[in-house]
Amino acid sequence: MAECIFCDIVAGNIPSEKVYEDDEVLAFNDIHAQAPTHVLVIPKKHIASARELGEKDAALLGKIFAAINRIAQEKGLMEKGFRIVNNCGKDGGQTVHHIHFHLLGGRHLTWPPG
Ligand code: DGP
Repeated sequence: MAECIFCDIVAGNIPSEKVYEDDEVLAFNDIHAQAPTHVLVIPKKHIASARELGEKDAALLGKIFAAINRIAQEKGLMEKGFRIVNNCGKDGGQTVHHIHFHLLGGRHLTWPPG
């Protein structure tokens, strides 16, 4: 596999501000935060984008969304709400090709995105 910065973060080769970790999922603060809470939640195994997801990934996606809710709870976002974003491919604005879910919260987020 070609170089992947998120695989390097999983391996500990690039430092990150971890907010959650289990055997399959890692969450860390986005380096370019767009909101008071801006966490990236990723599978530890390399999956390039949402285009590669299927029924085989149901359990992993369940763990990812359980982690998102746990972090949202810890950050105090449950009452006012938050946003989960997945950018997929070039037109979707994906810049890091290791699937990740942005968890954004702590301010009112407008819609639609740019
Ligand atoms: P996307 O555009 O959806 O592919 O978002 C990629 C995000 O990853 C972007 O918000 C910035 C973040 N990011 C890129 N490189 C690093 C890094 O080395 N560390 C951290 N913590 N975040 C990064």
